[in-house]
Amino acid sequence: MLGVFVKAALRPGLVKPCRLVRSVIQIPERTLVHQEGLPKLPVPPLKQTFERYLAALEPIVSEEELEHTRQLVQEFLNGGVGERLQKGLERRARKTDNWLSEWWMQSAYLDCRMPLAVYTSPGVVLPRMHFHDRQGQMRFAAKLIAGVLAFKKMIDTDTLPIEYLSEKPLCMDQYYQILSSCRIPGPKRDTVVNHSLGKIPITHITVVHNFQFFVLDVYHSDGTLLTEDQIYMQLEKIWNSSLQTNKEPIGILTSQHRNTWGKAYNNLIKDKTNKESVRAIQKSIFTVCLDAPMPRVSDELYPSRVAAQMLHGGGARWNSGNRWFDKTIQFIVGEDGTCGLVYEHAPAEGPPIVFLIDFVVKYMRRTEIVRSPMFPLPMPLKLRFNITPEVKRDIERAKQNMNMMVHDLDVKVLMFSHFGKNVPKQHKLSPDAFVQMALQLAYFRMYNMCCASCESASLRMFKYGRTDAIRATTMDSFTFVQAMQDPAKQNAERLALLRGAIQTHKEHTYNAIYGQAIDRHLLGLRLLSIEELTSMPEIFMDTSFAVAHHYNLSTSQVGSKTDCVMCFGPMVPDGYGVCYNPMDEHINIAITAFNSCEETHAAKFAQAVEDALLDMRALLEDTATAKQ
Ligand code: COA
Ligand code: HC5
Repeated sequence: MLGVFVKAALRPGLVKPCRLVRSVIQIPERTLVHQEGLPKLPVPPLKQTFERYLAALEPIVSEEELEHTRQLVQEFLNGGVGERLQKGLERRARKTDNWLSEWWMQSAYLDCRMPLAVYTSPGVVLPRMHFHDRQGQMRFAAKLIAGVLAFKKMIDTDTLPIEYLSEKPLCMDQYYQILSSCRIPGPKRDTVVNHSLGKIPITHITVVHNFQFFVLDVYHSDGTLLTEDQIYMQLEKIWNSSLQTNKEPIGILTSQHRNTWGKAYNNLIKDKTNKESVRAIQKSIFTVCLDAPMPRVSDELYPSRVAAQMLHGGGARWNSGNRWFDKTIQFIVGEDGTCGLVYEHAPAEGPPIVFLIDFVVKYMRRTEIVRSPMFPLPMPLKLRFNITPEVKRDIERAKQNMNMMVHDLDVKVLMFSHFGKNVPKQHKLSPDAFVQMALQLAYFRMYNMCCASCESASLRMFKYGRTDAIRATTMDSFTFVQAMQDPAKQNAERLALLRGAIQTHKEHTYNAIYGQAIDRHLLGLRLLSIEELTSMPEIFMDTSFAVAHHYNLSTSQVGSKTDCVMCFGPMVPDGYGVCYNPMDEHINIAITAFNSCEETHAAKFAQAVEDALLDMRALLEDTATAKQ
């Protein structure tokens, strides 16, 4: 019922200017009309948020801590501070298109100083393709580029289908933020520049091979697109002029801690040639990384290895320098049929990226061959970098840090093949809530306790909406997982508890997508306290608040038509990142953790998730209990 689906495209229209949250870009008319009709993100009622907050704390903090927080909540609500802040938020909501979006962009992304690789940029792995050599890699990359440009045409001609969630139209702004955009590091805060739909149309992509970047013009001077054959020929030229494998991996600089990269960036672009090269990458429509072969692994390990390749590139020796992590979308194509992408998260959520992928995969299935006129095309421009001793020193540091990150990331992709959405649906249960309860059970079985867990929920029903969190750990989920571990409990009771916990999760999902979850409201109140009060209210400084925001389970469902694996790193040093893509008859689940944490182990957690899903199905199919 809540699944994202798409309505048929409407007519193309004129172009009108529109002021957007992050940059001034032009949104075409039909989409503009659609955007203007979207509701504004509400500010939830204050009392409701704090009641829900206390309920969310119950399974994860001690009774003592909870009692202390109850008192703080009373003071906050009755002492006038809460009311004052709430009024402030409501005022902000009246004055802006979205009271949250700018704050969210800054606090979740631009102010965040951790490296983009592993810590914020998600990866997508496409099914392994049937090519095994360089020619296949190049043919495939050419087709993929043509597919993405066909998608871009839908954006440019205003024919992008409007998406729907729960029968409500969604904000389409994110589609206008993902092409021709790039993050730029700052010493304290980053920015995102968006060159799409600006005055000068961008006509090139960047291609990187053996750490060397090239500008590939994908439009002819008359505005028509290069054909797939022509793109292929250009890729061949790029390949042949980047055969040296001893080049400095300049792109690895973008994998650094943001302050470090911010300083190194200013140093790098002091040189005019370097500045022009960096600008060309930033402006490009997207980047294609033609990766060097990675070490071969067994078929079983292959999905986990590729997920890691998407998240970090495998280290300085392999493909980590074959990236520009600041670039919003980088498609990655290896020689062995490996294909996927990594994307910089600030401009968009996973679903628009995955919608693009589904489109491109469908496009690539077309077999028709377009014959290209055989006139010579200019050689793609190689981007030059002057490597001063300072830049060289920064690259060496970045290599070391990247290698540490690579060693620290523990990735396990679970291709759960026993069932998919079909089983919970047959039992009239939400598949998403079913998977979430399996994660709860797996965690409880491993640690004999539950933890703060969040699942991303889309706020795109609202103008410029991004996400809120569904707090998956509830008293109902806690009671269910305890019952599963209690030998004295009967299956009938366990099943009833599972159904109850799923129902609660479903209600929380509904609340979240309609703008009534608690996390972003709490964030807004806290940020306004910083702006308007002389001291931070205690409610945002107690142990409970810290525990509630220490997400040991950071999870997200991103569904696709293509059989993709989506992945991202954990949010906390002792946590898991879990991204799952439930298909009809199987589920792709990517689990990440950090090796530096003794307590976490991605493969063990994956095994626990598999066992939990199977045990829960057994519970549903235990006919003796199901009939009761
Ligand atoms: N009985 C039978 N079928 C049911 C059911 C029930 N009780 N409850 C749900 N279903 C069906 C739905 O109709 C839907 O059918 P479909 O496969 O034909 O579309 C399917 O099961 C999936 O529904 P459900 O599992 O409940 O989840 P959802 O698709 O509504 O997704 C969220 C839930 C939270 C993931 C979604 O609301 C959301 O916000 N998605 C975006 C998340 C996001 O942005 N993530 C990335 C952040 S970068
Ligand atoms: C290609 C799939 C990308 C999914 C990324 C995702 O879910 O990001 C979350 C965004 C949000 O605002 O909830 C953040 N998270 C990775 C920490 C879950």
